[in-house]
This record gives sequence, C-alpha cells and structure tokens, in this order.
Amino acid sequence: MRRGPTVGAALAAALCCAEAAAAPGSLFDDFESGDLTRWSGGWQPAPSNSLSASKAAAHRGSFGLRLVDADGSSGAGGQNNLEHTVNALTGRYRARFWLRLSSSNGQGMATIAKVLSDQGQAVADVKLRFPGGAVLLAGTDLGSGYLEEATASRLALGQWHLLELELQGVGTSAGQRQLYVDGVLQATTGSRNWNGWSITKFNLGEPWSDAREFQGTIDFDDVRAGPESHPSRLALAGASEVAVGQCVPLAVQLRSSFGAQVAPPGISLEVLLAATGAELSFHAEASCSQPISTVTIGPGETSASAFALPQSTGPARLEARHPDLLPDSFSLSVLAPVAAVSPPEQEISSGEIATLDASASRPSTGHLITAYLWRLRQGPTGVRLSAEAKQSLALEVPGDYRFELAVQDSLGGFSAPVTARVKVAGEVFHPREQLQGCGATAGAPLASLLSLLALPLRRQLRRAASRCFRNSRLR
Ligand SMILES: [Ca+2]
Ligand SMILES: [Ca+2]
Repeated sequence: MRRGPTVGAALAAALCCAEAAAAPGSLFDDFESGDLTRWSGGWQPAPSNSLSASKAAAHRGSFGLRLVDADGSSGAGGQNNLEHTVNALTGRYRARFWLRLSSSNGQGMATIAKVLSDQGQAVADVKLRFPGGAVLLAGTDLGSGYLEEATASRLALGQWHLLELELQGVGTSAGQRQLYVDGVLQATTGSRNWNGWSITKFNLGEPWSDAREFQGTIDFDDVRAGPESHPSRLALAGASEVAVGQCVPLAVQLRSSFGAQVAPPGISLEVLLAATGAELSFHAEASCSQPISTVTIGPGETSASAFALPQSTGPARLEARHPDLLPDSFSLSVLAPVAAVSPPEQEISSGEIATLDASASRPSTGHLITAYLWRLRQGPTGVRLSAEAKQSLALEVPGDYRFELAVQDSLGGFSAPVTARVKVAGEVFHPREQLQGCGATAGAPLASLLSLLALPLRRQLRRAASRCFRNSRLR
C-alpha cells in the first residue's frame, strides 16, 4: 500500500535533508509531503480499513495520518498499519507521536503502535481499550511472556495527545519500557529479558486488534522514532525577580519527557512567546530594541535565546508554545522601588532651613536602595543637593521651589519620581525661573527621563540621570 509522491516538493526536500542528518534507523514524518513514502511498507489485512495522509488529520501543518477502521468483525486480527524498518537496533529505541481519537464506536481494542524484534516478538505495544479509551502499555520478553499494564490515561474523543515510548536495554536481560502521555509518566515495566533481541520494525496505525469490534477514526502526526531522544517539550527559563526596565535573558530549550539531552529537531521550530500579568515585551537582542513574538530554534539546534523587557510591576507568567511540543511556563515578579519624600509641602521664612526626608522610600523586597536621585525642577535660584536620603536646605531667596526624587535599588530598577514643594516666604524680587533640565530634553521633568529608562537608550539615559544629579549638586 505504498503511495506515490503527490504534493509539497519543497517540504519534501527539507524533510529529506533533515532525515539524512538523523541517526541510522530514525524516522521523522510530519506527513507534510502529502504521501506515505517515508515508510518502508505496510499491510492491509482488513480491506474495509484505510490509512492515508489526510488534511483532516493534521495536528501541525497541512497533513496528518488518518486511520479509518470500519471492520467490526469479532475476534483478534490485524487491521491496518504502516511499517518502518529498523536495522537490528539494540540499546535504546524511542518513538513519539501526536494522536487524536476522532471517532469511536466505544467497543473492542486497538493496538496503535508496535515495536517488533528480529524474532517477530512485540517488544512494546501501545493499546487503546474501549469503552473508556484507556491507554495500555504491553509487550513480551523471554521471562514473563506477554504483559499488559493499564495506565490512568484516557483518550478523550476529539483531543490531541502526545505519546512518548522509550525502550532501554534492548538485547540485554535488563530491559525496560516506559510510556508518557502528555508529558506524564503512565507506565514503567522493568526487568524485561530481551537477551539477544534487536529491534527491526516500528508499526503505526492499527497493526493489531485483540477485539476487532473497535470501529473509528484515529489521527497521527509528527511521528519521530529511532535511537535518539526526540524533542517533545519546551523548557523556558529566566530570572524569577526582575526590575522594571531591565532587559533580562530567557533560555528556550528542547527537552523530552525522559529528561535526556535531545537530538536537534531536523526542522526549524518557531516558538511563540507569550506573557500574562505585568506588561512585558520580548526581544531578540540584549539591548531589547526590537520586539518579537516568536523565537526560532534552527534544524540543527536544541535551544535559542530571547530577552524580556518588563514595563510594569507585578507578577507575570511567561510561556513558550509550539504545536509539536508540550508548552512550558514560569512565573516572575517584576519589582520597582518606591520613592517617598516628607513633607510633600512646607513653607519657611527666608534663611531658615528646609528639610526634605526620603528615608521612608522603599526598595524592592529583599533589596537595598543604592541611589537617591534628587533634582530641582523649578525655583528662583539653584540649590545644592546631596546624594543622601535627607536634605537640609538653606534657602535664602524667596519663591516657590519644586524638588523631584527618584530612587534606585540593588535589583537595578528605578522608582517613579515623587515631588516636594518648599515655599520660601518673602518678597519675590526675581521672576520665577524655569531651570534648565538635564539629559537630552531641556526642561524635561525627571518623570519623563525615567519613563524612558525602559527603552533601548536606558544605559545612556542612566548616565544622563547621573549627570543631572551631579549638576544639581553644583547649583
Ligand atoms: Ca503534519
Ligand atoms: Ca475494527
């Protein structure tokens, strides 16, 4: 039942090269070529059943593999399957694939994947049992014979699930088979005596049925099988605590549920990045200048880097998603210090001392305030300001003085600015003077300056803020 090539020449070429780079005995089929030529063969003992590359069966891309079982005969027998020939492999063998039970009459049983030895023995069978859609892991060995292990996993109708099968110790008397469903370990059968055996075939579809009464439609997509560890899930990692405006690195990695280092995927994976909670953008470079929504893991890579730029405080949850992989997410706290000045307003006579106290300012939890950035925004004359939390100001010239304060903490973030007003009583001889501001924009309040600290020019603006502070001291 081999089928000739039909569509997708470019995709087929890409898959050709990806396969060429894979380990011997490996199979990767996302069915995007629209045919089943990637498989070495198959058999069709039940003429009423069919297997085909189908658009209706796609989990990712345009095509998937669709099995239609219309055979309601009683008793055991083969139904319909594809077969991939493996060249006498020992040691490890792994297979993973997406599976959807699209329709079911709720009766009988279906073996959906089978790994066969050179002796023709079932090293591993993955089965569905109805009613209920329970997933079973089964297989035989030289010691105990055929064992069937029920799992807690049930396949809901119409939902895609990721199944991962791993065999270890093939060819030895200490074999083990394991099955994960949707990233959760469902069954482990150890101490299998597979002494002298090797793996020669991997079958997918419905190679066997213990009770052929099962009738329905099963879809498969993104099948990967072979000795290497196939990527099945994403891992997203980064700092758990960051400051507003801090461009922080993120690591996006490919993993398998078995925890082993994975082989490169052989195709380019465009991973979607998303965040909920605090306002946050993703970027490709450490300057956080160009926003992105996806990051690409190349065909020969198993990881990629990205950067996140939080723009508001609060908890956030960051997530990485790709349709062929289980997603991953992690939580982070976006923190910022809070500036406070007391009193916010006061009135003194000329020559008296005005005190401004910022000691009630708060750093981010678990951190220390590292800088008090004072600035005179408006006043009849310049004022010498220190870098301390408390300012004692001898203000001789009557008029209205407006001061602004921001604080920085050891996490690296800046507070929003706060203002304090000092009115010096007396006859105002000089017109009110709008002092020149600091940084790139003359007269710009510190609020504007600090709001820009979340932008790519953050470092330069920090230096500008320092210059502003030094200049204020000299006035
Ligand atoms: Ca596909
Ligand atoms: Ca059947």
